[in-house]
Amino acid sequence: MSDSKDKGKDKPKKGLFSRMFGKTTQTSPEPGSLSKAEATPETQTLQEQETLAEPEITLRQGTSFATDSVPEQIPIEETGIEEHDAPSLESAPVVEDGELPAQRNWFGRLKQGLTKSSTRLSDGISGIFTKRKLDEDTLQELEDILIQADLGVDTAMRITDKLAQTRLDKDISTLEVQDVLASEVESVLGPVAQPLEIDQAAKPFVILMAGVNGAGKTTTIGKLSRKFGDEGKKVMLAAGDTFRAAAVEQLEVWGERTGAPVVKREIGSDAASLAYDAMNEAKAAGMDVLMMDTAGRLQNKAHLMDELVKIVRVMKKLDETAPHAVLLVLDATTGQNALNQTKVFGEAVDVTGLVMTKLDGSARGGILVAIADRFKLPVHFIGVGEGVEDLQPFKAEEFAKAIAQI
Ligand SMILES: Nc1nc2c(ncn2[C@@H]2O[C@H](COP(=O)(O)OP(=O)(O)OP(=O)(O)O)[C@@H](O)[C@H]2O)c(=O)[nH]1
Ligand SMILES: [Mg+2]
Repeated sequence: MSDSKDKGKDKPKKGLFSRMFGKTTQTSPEPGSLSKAEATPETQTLQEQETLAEPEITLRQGTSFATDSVPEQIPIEETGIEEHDAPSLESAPVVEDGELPAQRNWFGRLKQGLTKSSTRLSDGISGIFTKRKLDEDTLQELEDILIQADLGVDTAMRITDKLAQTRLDKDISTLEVQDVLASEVESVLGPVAQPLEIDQAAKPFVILMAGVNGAGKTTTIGKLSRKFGDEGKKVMLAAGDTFRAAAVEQLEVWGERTGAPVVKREIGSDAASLAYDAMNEAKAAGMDVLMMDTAGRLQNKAHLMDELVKIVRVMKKLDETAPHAVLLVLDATTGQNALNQTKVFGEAVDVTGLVMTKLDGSARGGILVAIADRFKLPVHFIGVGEGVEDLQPFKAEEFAKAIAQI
């Protein structure tokens, strides 16, 4: 790897990265460390951006994509966290059971789900490499496509460097490029693809679900409730989104569907005290797992984070090892915002792992690679649909092959 990176340093870069940053390589930060770069308004021209270090990039018909930089101060609109005047009581959709036949194979579904992301990539790649040798220009074009696919600058550089090292000035097929893409993506995702281990000694094993409005927290709880139930675990749910009646109803539907009791309180009650009660109830009832839903929309970002911090603090009063998992649910369709959300939530609470949803509806599935590369947080599950079978443990090789269409 280091050889290829060194080689990449030497070659003249005319591509997007060098045009944007005027340098040819970037070292990966330590896990959890963050760039101090400021965000660049989307309205800036490419020329204006060239003068700034590590801006957030927007180009080509307004396509915005991830740099590996996460700004220190993230404007609320770039996190996807919505501001609300008052807690809303409107009806949220109660998810219908879109369960697919169990015999339908997961890899097929994953591939199908990732079609939008992978087609965009493979069309771009075949557009460059049909009947062409691998030269500096094609490498630059490839780098642009990979960055536009949200894979992150570092990963894009590693892929082009690897190709430059072995295949420069040779004929190269689209498939060969896809192979290198898959293997580099897998090498980024491999270390973070970690199953969610439920410690049986913790009774209950408490999972706190966090994420912005609409990310898929409640649905993911429902899907996990089915999964844990199928494994013979006793599961209880806590309706911690205490601001919306519809949110409580939505969780109750999942509770009924999966046979899990739901702890709820009156609308407007304190989510942290509900957490306290739910932990006691789960313990008394001998539950193996307690999953707590939380609000994704509060008056503002500070309220949202304060509430999570308070829930964690109260849980620790009963069990200092709780919550045993804090899962941040990210919606793949939000692209760059998902990167920002990982930073913002990670600063408020100890996020222990990620779940990425809606990979089926997104052309921006590559963002998972950029997030993995930057934050090194475990990715436990991915969702490629609304059905209960559409959440599966995250497997790096499957994802890499699906996104590279091989
Ligand atoms: N296509 C698709 N839809 C999903 C997936 N996961 C969740 N959804 C849908 O996304 C919508 C929002 O999901 P919720 O679970 O209500 O999101 P939430 O994070 O609880 O939202 P708030 O309660 O508003 O904070 C629902 O219509 C879900 O069915 C997925 O993997 N793929
Ligand atoms: Mg919800």
